[in-house]
Amino acid sequence: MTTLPLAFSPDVRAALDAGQPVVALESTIITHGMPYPQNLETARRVEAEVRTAGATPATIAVMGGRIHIGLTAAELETLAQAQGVMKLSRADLAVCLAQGRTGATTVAATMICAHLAGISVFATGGIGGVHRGAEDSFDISADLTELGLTPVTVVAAGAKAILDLNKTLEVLETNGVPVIAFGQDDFPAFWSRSSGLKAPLRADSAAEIGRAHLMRARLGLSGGQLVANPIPAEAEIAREDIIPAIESALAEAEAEGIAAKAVTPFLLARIFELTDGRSLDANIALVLNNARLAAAIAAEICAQR
Ligand code: PSU
Repeated sequence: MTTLPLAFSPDVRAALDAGQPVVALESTIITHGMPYPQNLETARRVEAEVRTAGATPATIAVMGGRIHIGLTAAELETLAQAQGVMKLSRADLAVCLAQGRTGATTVAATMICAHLAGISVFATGGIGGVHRGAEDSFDISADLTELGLTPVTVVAAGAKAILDLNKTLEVLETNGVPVIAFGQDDFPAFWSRSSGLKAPLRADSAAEIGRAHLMRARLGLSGGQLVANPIPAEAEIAREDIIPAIESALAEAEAEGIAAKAVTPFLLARIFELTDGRSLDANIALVLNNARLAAAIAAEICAQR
């Protein structure tokens, strides 16, 4: 028995005990990243995608003083419609647990919880990063620090294109995070396959990424890997089409004084409106694509261990 405040769903517990592949999934994308009911539908589809690809999904959230590793259908439904859910990063995870509140885990908090649960691979949409104008606001996502600390391989479609991607790559490098573009040289930009920036590293198979994950552990290196998986070509929004929506949303955020944790949810919601929902369709497609790759990497890690 563990003294950690972890509540495993029966299927996740069984998969971990049997040494079978498990993929962690975050919950901030559900509560703060997408509108209801598409958030619930997407969460269910992502879980199904992980299962089809041969792994067990473990959606992570904080409820009733415990970190849930794998949610029941009813818990997922409640979370997708809940109001006032905390957006948890490393800084607020323990307070949320201590106060018995409901919290959705960001990339940073999901990495911490996945690692505590013994899960090596995690799929999301896009990580947080260095916000534009960070030289004045100092707004840099704690996701970048966490990637340098916690040994979980995170599969994302790059960093969200609302960010300063150049500075985001710089901070990741400073934090010692391998940024591995999957199947191409360019660093993807969430809704688009390319950011126009070259990724520092490239891999063409899940097996190589799994080997690198295990190699880091053998070398005693702390921190995770960021796998930057481009959105499928048929679902991407061309950079020139998405950039005007990003620029307008950023200008509105500035005019309205949106700051800190509210920035990313505000920008995603505005870009959804400005693109007549196209950004959400792309977001869903890229998350499903990341779930498939994460399942393949998790299977490789299990097979090679
Ligand atoms: N991926 C998505 N949508 C999201 C997120 C990821 O497709 O909303 C969330 C993740 O939880 C990530 C967070 O950690 O956005 C980044 O928030 P911030 O920029 O405040 O660190």
